[in-house]
Amino acid sequence: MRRQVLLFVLFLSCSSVFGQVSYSVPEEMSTGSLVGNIAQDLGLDVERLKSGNGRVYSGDSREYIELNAERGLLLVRERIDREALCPETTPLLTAVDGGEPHMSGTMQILITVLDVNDNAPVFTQKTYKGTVTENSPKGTTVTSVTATDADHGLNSKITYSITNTLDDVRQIFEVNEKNGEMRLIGGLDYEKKKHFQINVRARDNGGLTDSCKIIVEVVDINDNEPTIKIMSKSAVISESAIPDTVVTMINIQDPDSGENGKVQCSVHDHIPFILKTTSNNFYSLVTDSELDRERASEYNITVSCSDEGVPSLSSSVTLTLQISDVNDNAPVFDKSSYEACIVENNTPGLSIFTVKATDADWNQNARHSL
Ligand SMILES: [Ca+2]
Ligand SMILES: [Ca+2]
Ligand SMILES: [Ca+2]
Ligand SMILES: [Ca+2]
Repeated sequence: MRRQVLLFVLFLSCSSVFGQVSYSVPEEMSTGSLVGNIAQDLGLDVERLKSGNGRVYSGDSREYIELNAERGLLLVRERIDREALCPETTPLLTAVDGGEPHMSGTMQILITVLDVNDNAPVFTQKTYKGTVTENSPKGTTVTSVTATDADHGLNSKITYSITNTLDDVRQIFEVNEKNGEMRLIGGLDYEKKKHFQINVRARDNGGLTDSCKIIVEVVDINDNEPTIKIMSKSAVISESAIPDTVVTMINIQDPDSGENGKVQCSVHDHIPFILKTTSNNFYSLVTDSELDRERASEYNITVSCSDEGVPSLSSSVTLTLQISDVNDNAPVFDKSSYEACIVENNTPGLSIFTVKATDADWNQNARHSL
C-alpha cells in the first residue's frame, strides 16, 4: 500500500499570510469546536488520511488545533485567546504520517482568529487629578482620561461618559465621549465648592465597562472684596469720654483663601480715634486721646479695609460721630470790671447797664445767671 507523508503547516495568525486554504475561527471557542473540514476542502481521501495515521504537530508553540483523521476535520484543541496570541510568533502545526516510501506534501493553512469582545476597557489610572482656577471660562480643559481595550475593531471602540447623578457635577463638567477630555461647561466658584469628584465610565461597543474617578481641585482667585459689618455703633460720644472708650465694633469678612482673604483695616491719621484688633476679624474703634467738643463737634471717620491678594481688593465705610457737650468752660465776661453812673430815685426795674459774658459750652451749659 502506498503510504504518504502529509505535512500540514498551519499558521495561526492575525496577519494576512497567504495560505492554500484558510479558515476563520473565533477566539475562546470550546475544545473540540470545528475549525474546518480539511479533507473535503483539500480533496483528500479520509481513508487515506486515516490509514496514513495523520497527526498534527505544532512547531515550537502550543497545539491550538488538532487533526481528527477519522473524520478529516480540524478541531480546536486548546483555548485560543486572540489577545494572548498577537503579536506572538505564529504557531506552526505539522501533521505527518510515518509512511514509506517517503512522500510528503506541504500545505499552508491560514487560520484567522476572529476577535470576540472578551476584554473590558481599562483606564490608565484609577484616579486622575485636575486643577482649574475658579471663574475659568467655559470650554477650559480640566484634564483627560484614557482607557484602552485589548480587543479589535468595534470591540475596542470606547465611549466615555460621566456617571455622577447629581447636578453639581453634570452642570459644570462634560467629558468628550470619544477622547476622554474633561471640559468646563459651567461656572466654578471656589467659595461655594473647592473639590469635585467626577466618576467616569469607559464602555466598549460590546457593553463591557471600566470606571475611574477624577478629583478636581478648584484654585482660588481674589474675587471678593472685604465686607465691613458694623456690630455696634455709638452715634454720640461725650467729650468727657476717657481715652480707650469703644465707639464702634466692626466685623470683617473676606471669603477668599490665604492672602486673598487676609484683611487689614485702618482709619486715617490726625483724628483722636484708632482701630484696635480685638479678635479674629473683629476690630474696635476707640478714642485715642481726650475729646473737645469746642474744638470739633463731629467726626466723619472712614474705616478702610484691604485684602492682601494681588491685585488687592478693598472697601470702606464712613461713620459719623457727634461729640456731646459737658459743662467744662466757665463763662467769660467781656470786661473784667464795669462802671456805671445812675441817678437817684429811678424807677425800679430800669436797666442800668449791660454786662456781657460768653461761654464756649453749648445750650444749657452756656446759660448764665447773675
Ligand atoms: Ca472590548
Ligand atoms: Ca478579544
Ligand atoms: Ca478677597
Ligand atoms: Ca475667590
